[in-house]
Amino acid sequence: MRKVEIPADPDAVTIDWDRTAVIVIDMQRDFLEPGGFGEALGNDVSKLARAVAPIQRLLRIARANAIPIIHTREGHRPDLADAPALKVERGDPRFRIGAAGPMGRILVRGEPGHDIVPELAPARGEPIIDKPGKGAFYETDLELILRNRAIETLVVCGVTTEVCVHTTVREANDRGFRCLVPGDACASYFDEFHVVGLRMIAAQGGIFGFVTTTAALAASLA
Ligand code: C5J
Repeated sequence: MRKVEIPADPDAVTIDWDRTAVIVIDMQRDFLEPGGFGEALGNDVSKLARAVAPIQRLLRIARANAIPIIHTREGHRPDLADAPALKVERGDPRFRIGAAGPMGRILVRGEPGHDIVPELAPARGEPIIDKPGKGAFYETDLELILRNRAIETLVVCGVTTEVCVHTTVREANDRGFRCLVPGDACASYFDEFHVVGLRMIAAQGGIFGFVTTTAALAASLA
């Protein structure tokens, strides 16, 4: 048992690091680099880079302390059979999911754009969850993997704060997992959505979870 108290919003929270996993959401080239899905939707992808260094730090700490790490990737089968039509039909037809881009077909599994950025490459043995939706629990085996490891608490970081991080935190909360979100290790294309997304998690006594920092998590393991 490695019980610690972590300063957080709305309140400090006690977790057991032996029952905790780090979930890194969608740190893929398609969202962070020019020419991918994020840019196709009209976003300034450079805004997501700010999460990379804090996540690198989290990964270093987690690996050094034998805390399980799970990575996720949003994307679809090459035949798009798992992509709802209304998701594919959104936006400019030249840049839709499945269209050819500079990093291969947009948001399609196996293409270079679908890869996790090299700075945050998964280490051997770290599971990668390929998910067709925004939430990491939807149509994946994430819950089974967590239950098999008796995980109770998730440290959820990645991109984007108000979309895939938020959806995953909500799904996890409904399934009884305590969520800690280090805000500096998340990022959004929209500054205001990032701020409000974090506030929504911590509001009403932590209705979806607890918002903390990478530094607070690191200090609890020092
Ligand atoms: C989006 C994500 N924003 N990973 N995906 O489409 O947040």
